[in-house]
Amino acid sequence: MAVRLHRCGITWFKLDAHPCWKVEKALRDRGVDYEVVLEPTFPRGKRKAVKEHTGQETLPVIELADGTWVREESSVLVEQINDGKYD
Ligand SMILES: N[C@@H](CCC(=O)N[C@@H](CS)C(=O)NCC(=O)O)C(=O)O
Repeated sequence: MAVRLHRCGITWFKLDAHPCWKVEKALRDRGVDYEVVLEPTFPRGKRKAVKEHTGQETLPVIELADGTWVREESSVLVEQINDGKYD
């Protein structure tokens, strides 16, 4: 199974200042097999699965095939992607 990127719905905002885009771009550039799961943008209280699996509601989050959900700062996720953690 591909990793799943749980991200916000503001898909048109493609600048490095946007955490969800920054992580999606890193996955693309690395050639990682991934699927996008669009989470509600507002209100963030609707991100129930994210809250259940990570204990908080901020995105982006990466879900692994083994059921692990990884929530770190987007800059940390980008480093992990570039280091090959999700290859
Ligand atoms: N500093 C965080 C910021 C993450 C962030 O602001 N994510 C947005 C979506 S792109 C979000 O979930 N905002 C709502 C919230 O922070 O609860 C990071 O870089 O990961």
